[in-house]
Amino acid sequence: MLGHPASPQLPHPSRRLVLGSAAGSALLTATSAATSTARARAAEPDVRPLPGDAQAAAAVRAEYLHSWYGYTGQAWGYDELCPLSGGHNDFFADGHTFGLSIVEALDTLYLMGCDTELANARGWVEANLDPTQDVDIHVFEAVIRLVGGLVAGHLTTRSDVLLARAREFADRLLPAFTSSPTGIPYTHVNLRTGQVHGREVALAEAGTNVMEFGALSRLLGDSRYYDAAMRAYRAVLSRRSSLDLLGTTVDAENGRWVDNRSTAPNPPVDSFYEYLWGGGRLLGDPQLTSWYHTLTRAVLAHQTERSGGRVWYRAVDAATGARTGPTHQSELAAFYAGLLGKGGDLARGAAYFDSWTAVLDRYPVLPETVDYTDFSVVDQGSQLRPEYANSAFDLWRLTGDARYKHAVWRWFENLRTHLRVPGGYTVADEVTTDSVRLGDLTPGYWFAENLKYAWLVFSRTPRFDYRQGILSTEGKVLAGAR
Ligand code: DMJ
Repeated sequence: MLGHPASPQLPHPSRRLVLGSAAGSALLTATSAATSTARARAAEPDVRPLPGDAQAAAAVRAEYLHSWYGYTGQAWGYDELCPLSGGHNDFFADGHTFGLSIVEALDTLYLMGCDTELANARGWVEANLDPTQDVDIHVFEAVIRLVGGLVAGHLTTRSDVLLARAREFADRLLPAFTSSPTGIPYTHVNLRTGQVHGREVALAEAGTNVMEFGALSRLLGDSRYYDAAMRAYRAVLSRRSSLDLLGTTVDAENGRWVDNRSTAPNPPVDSFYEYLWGGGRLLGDPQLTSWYHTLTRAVLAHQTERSGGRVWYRAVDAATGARTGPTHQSELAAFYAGLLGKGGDLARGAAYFDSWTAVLDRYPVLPETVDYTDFSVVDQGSQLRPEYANSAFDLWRLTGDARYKHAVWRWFENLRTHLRVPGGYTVADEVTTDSVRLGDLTPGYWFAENLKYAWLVFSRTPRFDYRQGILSTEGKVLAGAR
């Protein structure tokens, strides 16, 4: 365990950028438009100017390559790097590697114009990635990371081998869907034998597949993948309450709710809603879009909670709408700001983004879980997460509002100050208001998501279609690579 030395860069409130609080407002500067709440927290707001876009983009790309070379130097071919110890981590199962970080990085390397690194990554995947391993694999993670990564890799490199690998993984994952009596996928499947297990399924696991499977069906002219995803969706949607709320965990074999609380937009339901919207956009499927609006209306009506002038989402009983459980919010829910914006509710998206910005005003990096009534830390770690930047990117793309650029830059600088190590970037084991204690892992999604969002905001790369581009929950470019 490494301690975190007192650094002159530590985010004493007086050194922070003050970010917006009003939806759709123009760029807030420290001297002109900071809210009174923000002023109270940030006695002397940071007035450092932002770098120009080109300079910011170059800094983001340099940090991506810093972590990429950390991975390639110490853990090449393994799933994930442990950058402090120089070790590695098997993400899916001990003793099995899928070169996860490489698959995760493919389309990011393309977007960043890292063509030599991309050629090496593609070469490793084409030569080494083995979808036939005798191992029980987590279906949700395999779909969003491996199938999604390979599809995005194919779309950015035109490699037919990558597409063939995506198909092979999907074929080996399909028994989780097709052997389920309800169509809701089992949580695990053995890639070699097709044996399934795990009947208690969280909503994200049930419904975060239509974008990858739909894209694959389209590319291959084979509807089996899309059909499986839609059957799972129908099974869940048909069990919604009279309030149009869904529970959190469902039994794949009998379709009964195991946990009847609606905990959206927190995990483990988060991306279920994201894929109704994203699937509708990507596949032009009005049914998915309509489900998104129906369910979102219900979440907003029954789960919105105001605390300290900010908006949060409480857990409720799906049948009655009665509040249940503690006043906690997971950092992973921060993605919901962007989703609300994409779904057409920019005001609510901006307000929820501001709620998370207020948490970031308090901590060097966002803790995993906070109590939204007082911002105290509930889960003290910080897993190098991308959700806040994901929403900043989405909202910037929708509005062009420069305050989201400021938000991404402040977030990026905080990561660079607190989570950068000689071997790359790492998670934190503990976050307090003025310190960070480092952990030892570079999660695979780091190479897919975090700095991709920052890069897209600052680079204006011609390799991405900013109007039509569509990213998955894992940040994979499933449409719009140019
Ligand atoms: C990513 O794997 C995906 O974004 C997923 O949907 C949930 N969040 C993690 C990273 O935090």
